[in-house]
Amino acid sequence: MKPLLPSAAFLLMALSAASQASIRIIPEPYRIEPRSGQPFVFDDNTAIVLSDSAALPAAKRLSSLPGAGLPIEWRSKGEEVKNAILLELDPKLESLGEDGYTFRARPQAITIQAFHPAGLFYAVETARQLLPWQEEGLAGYAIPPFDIEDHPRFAWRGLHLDVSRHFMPVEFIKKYIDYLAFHKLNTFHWHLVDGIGWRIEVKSHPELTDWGAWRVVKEGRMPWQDFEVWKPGDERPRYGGFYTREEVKEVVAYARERFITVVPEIELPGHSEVVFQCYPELLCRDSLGAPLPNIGVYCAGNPDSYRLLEDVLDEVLELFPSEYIHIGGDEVSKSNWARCTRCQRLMAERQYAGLDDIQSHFINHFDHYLRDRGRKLIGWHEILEGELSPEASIMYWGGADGTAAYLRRGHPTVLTPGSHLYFDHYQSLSPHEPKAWGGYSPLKEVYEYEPVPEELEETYRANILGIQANVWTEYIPGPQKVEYMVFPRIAALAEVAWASGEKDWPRFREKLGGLLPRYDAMGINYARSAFRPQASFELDQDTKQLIARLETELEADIFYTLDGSEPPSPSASPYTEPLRLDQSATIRAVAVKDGQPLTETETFEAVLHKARGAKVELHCTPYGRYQAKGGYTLVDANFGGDKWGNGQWLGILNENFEAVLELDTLTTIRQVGFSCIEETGAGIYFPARVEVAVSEDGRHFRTLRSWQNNRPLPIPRTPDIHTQTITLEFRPTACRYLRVKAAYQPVEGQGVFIFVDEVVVE
Ligand code: TNX
Repeated sequence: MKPLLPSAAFLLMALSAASQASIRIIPEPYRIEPRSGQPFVFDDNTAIVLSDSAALPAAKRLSSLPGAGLPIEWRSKGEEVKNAILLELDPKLESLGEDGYTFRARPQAITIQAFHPAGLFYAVETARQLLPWQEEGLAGYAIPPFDIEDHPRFAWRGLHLDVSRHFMPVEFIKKYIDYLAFHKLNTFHWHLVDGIGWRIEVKSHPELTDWGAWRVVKEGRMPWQDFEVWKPGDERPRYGGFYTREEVKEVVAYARERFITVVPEIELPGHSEVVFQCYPELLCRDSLGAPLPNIGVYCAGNPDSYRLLEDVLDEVLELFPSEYIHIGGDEVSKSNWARCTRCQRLMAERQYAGLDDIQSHFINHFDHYLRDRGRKLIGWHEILEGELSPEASIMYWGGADGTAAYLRRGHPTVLTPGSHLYFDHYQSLSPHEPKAWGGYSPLKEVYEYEPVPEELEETYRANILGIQANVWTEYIPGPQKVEYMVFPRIAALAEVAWASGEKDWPRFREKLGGLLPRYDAMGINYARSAFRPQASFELDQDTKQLIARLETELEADIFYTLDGSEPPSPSASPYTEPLRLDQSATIRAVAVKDGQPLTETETFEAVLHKARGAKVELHCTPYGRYQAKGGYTLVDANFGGDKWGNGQWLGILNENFEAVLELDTLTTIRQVGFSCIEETGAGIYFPARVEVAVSEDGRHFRTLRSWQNNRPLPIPRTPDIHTQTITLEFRPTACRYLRVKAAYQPVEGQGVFIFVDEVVVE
C-alpha cells in the first residue's frame, strides 16, 4: 500500500526546491543559499526594526515599498527580534565593501546587515524584488528561508543619457535615477552638452541657455542638419529646454539619497557648434582675421576659449560633488586648427608635431584645472590621441575586441563598448523596430558581454573602473522612447556590472520573465523586442530542403502560418520544431501570451532558388568584419535583412565584386537577383553596374545581361538604409556556371563599399 502522507524528507526537499525557484533577483547576488525549514510569514504586526540611525534611510525606503507600509521600531543592539525585518550596520562586514550586504530569512525574522548604509540600500532593493508589487499589503506573504551574501563586481556601474540632442524633463531624470537604483547601478552620466543643445544654466554666461538651449524647428530635417540656435524675437517654432541650477541641485541630491553619483559631461574641445552660434567671436580665424567655419571646435590658441570653459567648470564643480568630471573629447574635428593663425602660433611655440598635440594641449589644460580643484578628468578614449596627461581617465567606446589594447595604455578606464552597450542601437532585426541610430545590440548580447578581456595581463585589469551603457538620443525624442531603448537591456547591464558568477542565460531569461510584470506595474514602456520571432535558415545540403528555425530571446509561444494569413489565426500552428521546406514560402510568425500577440507579426521569405547550396568561387576579398560566411553567403538561402553590420552581409571595399557560382547540373535559368544594401553616410553604395554571364565549362563565359545604375551624381550622403534586389532577366538559358560582377560606385575622396548577400537564381 502506498503511504498517504509524504515523508518528512520529501517535504523538506520540496520546500527547498520551491524556495530556490522563487528567489529571482536581478542582478544575481554573489551567493544565494536556500535553507530548509519554515518560511518567514508577514502578518499585521510585522515591523522594521533598527538600532542605529544610520539605518533609518534604508528603513524608510523599505517601509515605503508598494504595499509594505511596515512600521519602524527601535531596539537596543543585540536584543532578540521576532516578526521583524532587522536592519543593522556591522563593522565586521568590511570585507563586503561599502555596497555589500547580507540578507538572512528565517521563520522568526529577516536580518539585513551591511558595513555601510549603501549596502543596506542595496539590500532593500533586493527586498523590493522579493516582495510582491501589488498594493495589497503583505499580511500572509511568505518568504522561504535562505541566506544571501552580496557585493558588486565593479565599482562604476553606469548609465548615460544624452539630453542635448533631445531634452528630457527633470521629472523624468528623477525617474531615470530610480531606474538605476532599482538595478543597483550607481553612476548617472549626464551628457548635458553637445553640438545642438546646451542644457545646464551657467550664471556667468546666460546666453548658453537663453539661446543655446533652444533650436529652430525645421520640418523634414534632422535636428543637426542646418542646425540653428533660436533667439528671442525669432517667429519660427523652437525646441529645447535646460536645467536650472536649482533643478540640478535637486537631481544631485535625489541621486545621492539613492547612492548614485551624477557625473556631468561638458563637451570640449569638439561637439560644440551651439557654443559658437552663441559666441561667434570665439571661432578660429584665418590669417586675414576672418572666422573659420563653425565645425564645433574651440580655438586652442585663444585664451577666451579656456576662460569660458573655466567659468563653466567653476559652476559645474559647485553643483556636482562627483570625483570625476567628464569633458567629452570625442570625435573632434580639428581641421580649423590647421588654418587658424593662433592655433598655428601655439603649435610653433610649443613645437607640437601635429593637430593631435593641440588636442592634448587643450585636454591637459583641463586635466590640471580639475586636479588643482581636487577632481579627476574623464573623457572619451579619443583624448588618448597626442599625449594625454597620465592621470587622466578614459571612457572607452570602441568595440569590445579593442578593449585590451586601450587598457594597456595604463589609464583608469570605464568600458562602454559600442559593440554591446550602446542602447541607441537596435534591439532586434525586425523591420518593426522604431528608427534607431544603427548597430545591433540585442538583450542576449548585452547579457553575454564580458568586460575583462581574457588576454589582458593581470596588471592592467585594475585599470577597469567599471562599465556603463550609453543612450544617445538623436532618434530618441522623449522619455517614452528612452524607456523603450533602455528596458529591458538595463537588466542585462545590471547583471554584467554587478554579478560575479558564471553567466547563466536560461536563468536570466527566466528571472527577467518574472520581472516584466513588475516593469508593467511601474508603468515602464519596455521594449518587447526580445519577443519578436527571428527566423534563421539553414540549407540541408543533401535534400536541398530549407530548414527554418524560429526563436525568441525571451521565453514565449510562437505561432506561425505559411499561407500568408496573420497569426494567431485558425490556420496558425504552434511552432514546436524546425520547419522543413521544399519550396519557397512566406512564413508569418508572432509570439503569443495568454492568447494575445506580444508584438507585431514578423514576415520571413523562405526562398528556395536554383543556385541554393551551389559551389561559389569569390574573385574579390571581403573586408575586415564583413566576411559573413564567405562565398557561401551568396547561396545559403539566408537573407541579410536591413542591417548591414549584422554579420550576414559580405562587404567589399574599393574593389569590384566578382563571384562564379557552380550549379549541380546543367540548369535552365531566366533571372538573377543581386541583393545589396546601401547607407551612403557610412560609405556603402549600391553598385554602379552589375553583369551576369554564363558558361557550360567554367572557362568560356558569355554575357547575358547587364544593369547600369543611372542615378545622378553626386549621390547625397544620408544615414538612411536601403536594400535592393537588382533583377536581371534574360531568355531561358541552360548553364552550369554563372558569373556575377558588380562594379563599385566611385566617390571622390572616400572609400566605397559594396555590400552583397544572396544571389537569387530563378
Ligand atoms: C558617437 S560615442 C558619439 C555620439 C553619437 C553616437 C551615436 C561618442 C563618444 N560619440 O556623439 O551620438 O556615436 O551612436
